[in-house]
Amino acid sequence: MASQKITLNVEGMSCSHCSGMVQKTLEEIDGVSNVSVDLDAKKAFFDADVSELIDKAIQEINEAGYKASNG
Ligand SMILES: [Cu+2]
Repeated sequence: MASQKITLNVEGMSCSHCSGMVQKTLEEIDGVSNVSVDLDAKKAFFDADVSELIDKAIQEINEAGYKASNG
């Protein structure tokens, strides 16, 4: 099965430390790859092996102290 290209909106990032934290949080999830985070656009991009990982990614980002949403 091909992985899906996902884009999440991420609120609450104010500097490169924040975007780095979001990047690291996503990279630590099994099945997530090709992570990039755009601080200015307030978006995170990644490939997910299964669609359930989208909810997992949102949950993990929120637990890291930021606010993620799909879209
Ligand atoms: Cu910051």
